[in-house]
Amino acid sequence: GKVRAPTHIISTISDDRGEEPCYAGVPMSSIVEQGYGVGDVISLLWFKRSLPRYCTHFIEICIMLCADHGPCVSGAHNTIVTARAGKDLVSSLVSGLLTIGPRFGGAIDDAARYFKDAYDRGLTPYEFVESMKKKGIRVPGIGHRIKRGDNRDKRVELLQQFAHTHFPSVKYMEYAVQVETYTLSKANNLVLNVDGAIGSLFLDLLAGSGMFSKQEIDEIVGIGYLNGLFVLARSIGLIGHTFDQKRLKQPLYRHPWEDVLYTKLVFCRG
Ligand code: Q5B
Repeated sequence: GKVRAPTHIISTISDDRGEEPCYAGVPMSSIVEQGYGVGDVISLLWFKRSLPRYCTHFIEICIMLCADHGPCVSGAHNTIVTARAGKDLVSSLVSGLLTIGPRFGGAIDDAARYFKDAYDRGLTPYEFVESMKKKGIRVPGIGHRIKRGDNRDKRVELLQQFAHTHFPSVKYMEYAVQVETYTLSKANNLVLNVDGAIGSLFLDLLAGSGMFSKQEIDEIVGIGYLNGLFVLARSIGLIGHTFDQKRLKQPLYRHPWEDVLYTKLVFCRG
């Protein structure tokens, strides 16, 4: 019989061989004619299934809320400096994207991992936070540079309101809020931030939608899909910042001397 030559690539999310491209088996004409949105496309290409409308709407809200947070955050700052150095769109974009990580925007996956582990093991917020402290790990999804207990992040409130109305269960989010109540009793800057809100609510989406097995949820959290939401969303803003600087014909950026503490290192002979 015929022997199939071994392939060099396996792909399971899309197919471009027919008359029209398919995303997870759904042809492009259905996507367009049935009025699918970006949330549906993310569902198909990332999760390989059509999710209920409240889930895709939630994904779209995450994208809209995280698209930008002004020119002063790490990502936008890098993009602005790069654009002003005369670099092209892709260079300016990736220079901003490269700042996304455990401190800035890239704490969603770890927030989901740690909140899930702590909740599933039945740890009280006190036990969870103090065990993290003992290990010298900051609680992902907690803390913000400008948001405070008395100046909450509106984005977090909007996500929570949506979930309370549409999600069948918000047990992980409620746990994250209990953790926040405890961390706020320690310091006023230790609010549940947008990464923590998305991380905990996505756990609720995965667990409550009935669309994922326990094994699939563990895989999604283990691989770390969720920072992808911030990366995707913030790309919209970073592209905007690039265009803004070019439109404004901004010159090469140079940081002012007055804003640098120049100091000499002193070596002591022992
Ligand atoms: N402390 C976010 O820190 C920040 C603690 C903590 C226990 C914590 C910090 C942190 C976890 C990572 C995280 C996502 C670096 C943030 C985002 C998107 C954004 C950004 C924007 C947007 C802020 C002061 C004292 C110290 C610390 C303690 C702080 N965080 N303890 N668990 N999580 N969080 N990142 O203000 O005793 O004095 O040594 O790493 O979730 O990125 O808008 O800006 O849309 O663009 O620099 O919203 O919280 O505070 O480092 O001076 O710490 O609090 O140990 O205690 P700060 P620090 P001590 S959302």
